[in-house]
Amino acid sequence: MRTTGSVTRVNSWNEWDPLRHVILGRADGCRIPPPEPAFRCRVSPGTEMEAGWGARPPETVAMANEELDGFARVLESLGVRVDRPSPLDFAKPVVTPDFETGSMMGCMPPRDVLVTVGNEILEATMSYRCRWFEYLAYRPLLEQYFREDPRMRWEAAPKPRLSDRSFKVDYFSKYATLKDRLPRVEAKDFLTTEVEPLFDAAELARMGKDIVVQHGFGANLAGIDWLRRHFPELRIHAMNFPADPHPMHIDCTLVPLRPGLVLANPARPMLPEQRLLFEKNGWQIVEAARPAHKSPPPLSYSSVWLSMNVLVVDPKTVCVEASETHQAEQLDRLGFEVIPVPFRKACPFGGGLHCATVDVYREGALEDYFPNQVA
Ligand code: ABU
Repeated sequence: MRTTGSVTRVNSWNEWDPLRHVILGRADGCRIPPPEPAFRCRVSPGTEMEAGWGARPPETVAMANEELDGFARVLESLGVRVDRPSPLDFAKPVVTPDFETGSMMGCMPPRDVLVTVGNEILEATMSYRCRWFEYLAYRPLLEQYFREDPRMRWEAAPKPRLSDRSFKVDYFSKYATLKDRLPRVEAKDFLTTEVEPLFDAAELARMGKDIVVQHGFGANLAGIDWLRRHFPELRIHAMNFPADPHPMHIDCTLVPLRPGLVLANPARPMLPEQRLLFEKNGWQIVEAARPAHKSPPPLSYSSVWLSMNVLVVDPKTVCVEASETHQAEQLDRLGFEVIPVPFRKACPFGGGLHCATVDVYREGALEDYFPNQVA
């Protein structure tokens, strides 16, 4: 396989072109964040996650790092350059003029913080207070890329204030049960207000000229509008998935695999009007296989649908978590060479194989995969 060698180039337009360079997270110093509005959607009341914020048990950090290092070796064996962030002292409180919270979270998963669109790496606003300074763990790499690639665009979305005005602070107590929550989600009444643009980078699914952004707990309409104005040459589609009571990060819900093929979460179906974009352009929408596990691993704030959080290495090759055999078999049937990667112990730190990475360089140029737009 061809690699970019030591030459740094930033370029990635979609989720499937041949991958040559990624950033992969680290578990060092990662913490369970203190309670705060955005994090409330990720923890169930009364669980150890809600009660026990603070340092993660050191043995879990070591096991997660072992799996992350193993994933790095797999990617390197496929000709992908792997860079790692520089952990900060995540035990430090986060204090701004607008809020204070007891600690940071970590530098896993990077997919939430950075998104590459063409030759641009964009730092997202983020929607968690504990993640306000997380971009600093990636700054040494971004500074290096900026020095080494004269074409790189380095952008940062406006830092949000994340004061109590940015959230409906009583949202989770008011809509604690599924019965109360689902009608709110269906009505697109989410946790955040619209006083300022908010988006996590993991809400974007990139497909060349078209980017789908999940409107939910991790991106508000002002954030999606900001992205539209920031990328005027691209088409930004807001999508919501009304059956998901915790809509946060699109990469366990809608996962583009290659031109013409997208994996969809059967428990979070797309609305008919949203399917149209794919159907009018001859795309196949395949329901993801059922997850192998009935529950997430301990101290995890993701769902069992990390099963579909796969990393496409090129249109014929995909990395899948090693225990997710149903998902692996389905991708095999769809014509992929499936590379199993043990990652179950790293998952609690913020997600699966897609979450744990950020593309820096994929071969390929900007293309229009959806010439038939929906009015
Ligand atoms: N960061 C992806 C998590 C999404 C989910 O838990 O379904």
